[in-house]
Amino acid sequence: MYIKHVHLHEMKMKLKHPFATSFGTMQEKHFYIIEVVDELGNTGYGESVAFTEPWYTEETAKTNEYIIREFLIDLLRGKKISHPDEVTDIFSPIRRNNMAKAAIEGAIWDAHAKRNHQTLAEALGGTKTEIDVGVSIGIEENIDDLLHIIEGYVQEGYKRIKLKIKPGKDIDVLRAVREHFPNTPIMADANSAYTLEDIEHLKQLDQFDLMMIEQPLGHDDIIDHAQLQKELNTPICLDESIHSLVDAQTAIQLNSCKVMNIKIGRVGGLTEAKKIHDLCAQHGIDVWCGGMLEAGVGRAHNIALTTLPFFTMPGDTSGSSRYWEKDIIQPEVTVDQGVIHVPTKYGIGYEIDQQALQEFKISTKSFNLF
Ligand code: OSB
Ligand code: MG
Repeated sequence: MYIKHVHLHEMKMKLKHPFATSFGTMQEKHFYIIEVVDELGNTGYGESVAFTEPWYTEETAKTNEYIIREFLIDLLRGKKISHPDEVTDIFSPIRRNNMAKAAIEGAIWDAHAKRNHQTLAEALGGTKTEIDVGVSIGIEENIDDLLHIIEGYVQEGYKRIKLKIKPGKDIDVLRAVREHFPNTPIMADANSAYTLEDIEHLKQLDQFDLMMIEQPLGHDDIIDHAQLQKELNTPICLDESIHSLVDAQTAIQLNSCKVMNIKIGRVGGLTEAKKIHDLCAQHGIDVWCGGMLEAGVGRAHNIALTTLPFFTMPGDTSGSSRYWEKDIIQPEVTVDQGVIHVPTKYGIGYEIDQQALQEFKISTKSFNLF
């Protein structure tokens, strides 16, 4: 396969509800839909997942666009791609910028699957026909509001509830939630809001029977988490500090976590995500697929990845309606009793809703590679 055209669609979509983490509150998503066309006319779609501000990792929507436009597209010129696994190597002269790489690599995976008359899940080696999903809930000012929100998602059948926490919005919140929902699988995500100084404080989490605590310490730390895991019964799950297979190897070797959250964007694409999945399977580290408040294209990629067998825990890929009044794919992603039925059409398995794309699109830049 040769990539002939790349189109970058700049998008802005408003979230239904503001989403608050330990860093701040998000109201809208600014991102790019990457459309690639191969020499036979097959089209593939990818989505850049970085946020407007660089608080989660160093990337932003604008750095994603800049790196794709100025560097990654040029690297594809004249390159024969026999398999999308080769794209990681093609992009290797560019350091990091993993979400930029993943956005275009994902589009190439989609085009490759369509070209071979396969679903993206099949192309990746996935086997599940349905996947279990949970929901991630932002920090709420008011505990009664939070309990009400949780109640709604429990009624909908989501397989687990993830709560964002931060210092001052942790122990009391979790105590109230556990009292109201004694049997619901619950986990907490701190987005690196604590340090090792908080070790005694964090030990209080053990009383709530949490599935795991996600990224309690530094966004770039793997060492302190190993020390914390020794002191905690609650399994630690790493998110922000895993950017590659090598990071995953380091974390496993140091016993820094018992669970890993794999995000396609954070690790630079589906190929690297698959490698981390395989490594975790070998070492008995449970994995699940994280989310970046994606629109439909990114959501479809997450669903396909999650069909790999060792995604043993429910992920954060909730239904489209949990985020958006209207999504950009047809049909939208729906969740039925905590389960998403994996689509059976070729590629990402959903059509782009062209009308919705136009509605939320700010501009398009097009590049001809030959
Ligand atoms: O840490 O997983 C995270 C949202 C924004 C930034 C970081 C995270 C999250 C989520 C929500 O937890 C995941 C989703 O529902 O897409
Ligand atoms: Mg997280």
